[in-house]
Amino acid sequence: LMAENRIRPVVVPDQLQVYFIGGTQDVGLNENRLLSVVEEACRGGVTCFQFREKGMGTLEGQQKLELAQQLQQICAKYNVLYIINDDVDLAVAVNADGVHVGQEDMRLEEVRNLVGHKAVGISIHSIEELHKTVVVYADCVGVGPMYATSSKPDAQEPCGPNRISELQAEGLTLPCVGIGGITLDNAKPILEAGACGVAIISAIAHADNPYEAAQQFKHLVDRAQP
Ligand code: TZP
Ligand code: MG
Repeated sequence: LMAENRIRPVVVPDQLQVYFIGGTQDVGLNENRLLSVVEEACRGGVTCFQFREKGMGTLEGQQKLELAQQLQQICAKYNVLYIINDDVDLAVAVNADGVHVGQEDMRLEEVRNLVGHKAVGISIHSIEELHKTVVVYADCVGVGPMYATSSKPDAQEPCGPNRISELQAEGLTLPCVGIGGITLDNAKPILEAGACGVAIISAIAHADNPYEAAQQFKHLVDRAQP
């Protein structure tokens, strides 16, 4: 079956409302802490979790695989969409719901061919990147950084919530989440600009109470939606 002919969409916008992202680098390189933060976030109401294991001292190989399997079980228990960042083979190995890639990662067509019906997410920062992207192979889009972020050392300049409406005016119709520097205080303009959700690392991973932070983001997105 050609990718173009598959039954779409595999991702419904509601599954992207509160999109939590994390890896051991976000929780002091502590695997058990990641498991408990993810479980608390799921219990609090996040709708999606992306395992993004990236940077110095992070897990690889068998250890990364085992952690990914444990995270898959938590997400399945709470019916939370489970996405793997970059690592297409890992997404297949742990039967994740999908994979997310950036512009510099594996080409979307190749990702699509390897993951079949799984969800494919792509990062788009600019109109130029939108035009370079073969959106037919993707199911959802991360747009950012919306605001300044400390969680991604190589992040580009913040583009602001308005970038989402600009991309949609340019023809982007896939469900979008804003990402980068998002807090409870600055999330609303992103939803007003046309995002169906917000993607968050530190405002949940570094919260004193990740359960409450997740719950508050869920309430905020629920209230913002028509
Ligand atoms: N991509 C763009 S910004 C970002 C990623 C992975 C980091 C977002 O983290 P935070 O802590 O929510 O700013
Ligand atoms: Mg990447």
